[in-house]
Amino acid sequence: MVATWELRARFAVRLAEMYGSEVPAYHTLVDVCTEVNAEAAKVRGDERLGSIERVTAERHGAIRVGSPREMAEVARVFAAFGMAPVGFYDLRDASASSVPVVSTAFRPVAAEELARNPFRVFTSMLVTEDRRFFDAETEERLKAFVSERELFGSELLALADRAAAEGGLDDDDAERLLGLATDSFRLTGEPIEREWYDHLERISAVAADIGGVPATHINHLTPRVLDIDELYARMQARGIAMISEIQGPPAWEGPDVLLRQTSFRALAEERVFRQADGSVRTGSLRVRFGEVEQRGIALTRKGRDRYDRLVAEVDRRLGEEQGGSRQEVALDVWREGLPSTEAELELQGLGFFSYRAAGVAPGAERASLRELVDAGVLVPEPIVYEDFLPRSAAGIFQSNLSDEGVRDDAQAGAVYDLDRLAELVGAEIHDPFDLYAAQRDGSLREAEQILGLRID
Ligand code: OOG
Ligand code: NI
Repeated sequence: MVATWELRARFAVRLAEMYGSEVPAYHTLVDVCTEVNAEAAKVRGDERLGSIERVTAERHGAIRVGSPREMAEVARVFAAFGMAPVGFYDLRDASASSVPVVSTAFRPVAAEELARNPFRVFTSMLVTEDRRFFDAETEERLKAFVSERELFGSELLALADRAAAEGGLDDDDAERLLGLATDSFRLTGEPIEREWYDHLERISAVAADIGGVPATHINHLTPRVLDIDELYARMQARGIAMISEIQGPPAWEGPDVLLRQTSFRALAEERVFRQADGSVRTGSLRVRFGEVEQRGIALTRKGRDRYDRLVAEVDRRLGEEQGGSRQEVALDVWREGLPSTEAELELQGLGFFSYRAAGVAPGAERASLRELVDAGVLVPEPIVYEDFLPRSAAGIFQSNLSDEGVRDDAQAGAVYDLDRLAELVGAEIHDPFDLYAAQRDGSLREAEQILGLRID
């Protein structure tokens, strides 16, 4: 029997082999990441944000689909690998340009599963009924086009359902599942209808990539790095132009929180197009790109509110044009607005931590968390952020578009939230804050057992 977590680990490797053989720059990126991680691990000697094995193996991918039905099928495929939908991201709001999607991330939810292999896939769904982007006729054509294609065959879906129900598959079926699943995320060689693709591309390159081609594909596979500033410099030195600044928090001397990401532009790849007269011609598209990320401490709701306010403050100051780059301005704002030590982040309830019983129990029947931490009986350990940031995601989408597309904000949008998406997809979508809180609470219950007291 190949258990769920092992299916997931093998799936991540299979996708990386497929992606790396087709997008050679991926190997350069992974090599530089491995180099930087080995050096950073030596200097820091600190594996609290993940063991060096986990970090080195860690990847996220991204795919885009065209309808709730396709999203529901994706959910079945990923369930086979122990990946459940977590979080809701509305990229229509996070971006002034034309990114007409809402998203969730499929990932393991239990701490042990994350430690075994944290592979996750950021998954976006086109919102065809949003009139700011699509008129009624385009919406109808999009719906018809998407409903006629088949992203996942019935054999794959049946195997996936069985793997999810039984917690794994025997060797032969596992092999079959991995082959079919990997193939369904490969770039398609089927012809693309030129006129239809161009029509969508004028509205939104993202819409064309989703609704203008007969299949979906992994558009990037992102390794995790322990020092993204160092990686950025080394990639530049190798002559690989990074397209955007680093998204997310600035580099600073305080604790790393949430997620810092950067990407480089997609390569032009040869594709087959069918012209209006029926003839077939090769052309090129830039749809697969490179991305890398550094993960920090998960923030509580209070911490996240603070973070969002700091980001808005950076925007405000940049808007006043008093000079200074985003990095410089953000550094000032961060120093004013966030504690500079991990201990303070914990004390102020801004970050999520789990607690390890280390010292001798005080002999009382109950004690407060704070007393126990102060006495060194409980040691706080940061919980790593496993999710994404809507604004960074919009930035990643945008940085790979050659054209902003069009959107008409005078038209009606379409209202989406976590519950509506969950209903359409037919699966529970987890709230990331609840998952981090459960991890913290679980560690406290375990500490209570070890220390033989009640923690208030
Ligand atoms: C997804 C972009 C978002 C991230 O890491 O924030 C993303 C996409 O381009 O489909 O992957
Ligand atoms: Ni990404």
